[in-house]
Amino acid sequence: MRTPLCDLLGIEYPIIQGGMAWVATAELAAAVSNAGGLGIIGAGNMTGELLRAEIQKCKALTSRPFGVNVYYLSPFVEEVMETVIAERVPVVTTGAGNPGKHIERLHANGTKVIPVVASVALAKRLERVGADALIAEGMECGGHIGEITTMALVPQIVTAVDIPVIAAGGIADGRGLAAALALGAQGVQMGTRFVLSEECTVHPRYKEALLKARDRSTVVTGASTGHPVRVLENKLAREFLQREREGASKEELEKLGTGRLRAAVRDGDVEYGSVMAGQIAGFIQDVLPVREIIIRTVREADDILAALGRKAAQSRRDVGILEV
Ligand code: TUI
Repeated sequence: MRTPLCDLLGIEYPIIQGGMAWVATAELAAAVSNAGGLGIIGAGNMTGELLRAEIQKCKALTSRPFGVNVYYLSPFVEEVMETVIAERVPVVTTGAGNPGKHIERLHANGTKVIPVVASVALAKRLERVGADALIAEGMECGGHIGEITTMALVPQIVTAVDIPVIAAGGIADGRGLAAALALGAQGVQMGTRFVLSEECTVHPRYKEALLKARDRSTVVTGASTGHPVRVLENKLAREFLQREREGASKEELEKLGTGRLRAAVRDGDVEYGSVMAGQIAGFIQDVLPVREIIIRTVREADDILAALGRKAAQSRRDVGILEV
C-alpha cells in the first residue's frame, strides 16, 4: 500500500486525517500518526499561543510526523504561521485560501506544504509556487467545500499536475481508498471517518448525530455568501437556508453562524450548533479506535486491488483464448 507520498511524508500508510477546526486536536492527530497515517491538528481560529500548546501536546504523544492545518479565513493566520515555523512542524495543510506567499518560508524551515484545492486552476498555480503535494477536496466533504465532486475533481487535478495528489470527500473505507488510487491519487484524506473514532474528543452528542445520519442528511449552507459549508441538517441549518432564501445579507448570516461549530463540538448542541459532516456520514455505523480504522481501510483496499488485478488477468487470458 506504500506510495511515493508515504516516502515524502515519512509515514507508513497513505492516509491523512482532515485538519478539522475544533475537532482535530493533538490527541486525535497523535493517534493517527502513531497508527502509521498522518495526523493533523486543525488550527481553525486558534491564536498562535493556543496552537503552540496543542503542538507541544502532540509532540509529547507521538514521535512520528504530524501536521497542522492552517485555515486562511482565520484572523490569526500570520501568528499561526509563526508558531508552525518556530515549532518546526513537519507538514502544513491549508484550507479556504491560497498559501502561496508562505511556501518559501515553510520550505526553508523544512516543512512540507500540502494545500487543499477544489479546482484545477488553483492546483496548477500552487504546483508552480512549490507545493509538495495537493489535497483535492470534492464537494462530498464536510465543512467549507468547493463545487466539484471527488470523482470528477481528482482525475482532472492528477492530469494537470506532476506532484502527488491526495483525494478527499466521500471516503471512509478501503473501497474509497482503492477508488482514489484508481483515479490516480497517491493517498486519501478522511475527516468524518476519524470524527467517529474513539480518540476523537468531540461531544458524544456530535458522534451520535453522525451515527444517526443517512445518505441525504447533510445540506450546504452559505452558498449565497461565497462560503458554502456542508453540515448535518438541523434547526440551525434550516434557519440559515430560510434566511438565505429571504435574501439575508452576508453580515446577518455570518452572525447567525458565529460560534456555532464550537457549540456543536464542545457543548454537544446538535440542534442549534453547526454539525459539520461529509456525505459519507450516512455510511459510517460505528465508533472505532483510530488504529482499527487505518488497518481495516488499508487491508480492504489491498484485497480489492488484488481481486481486481486477478479479474483483469483472467479477462486477458479469456480474450487470449478467444483470439486463438
Ligand atoms: O477548509 C476546508 N474546510 C473547512 S474549514 C472549516 S472552519 C469553518 N468554521 C466555521 C465556518 C466555516 C468554516 C470547516 N471546513 N477545506 C479546504 C478547502 N479549501 N475547501 C475549499 C477550499 C478553498 C476554497 C477557495 C481553497 C482555496 C480557495 O481559493 C483561494 C484562492 O485564493 O483562490
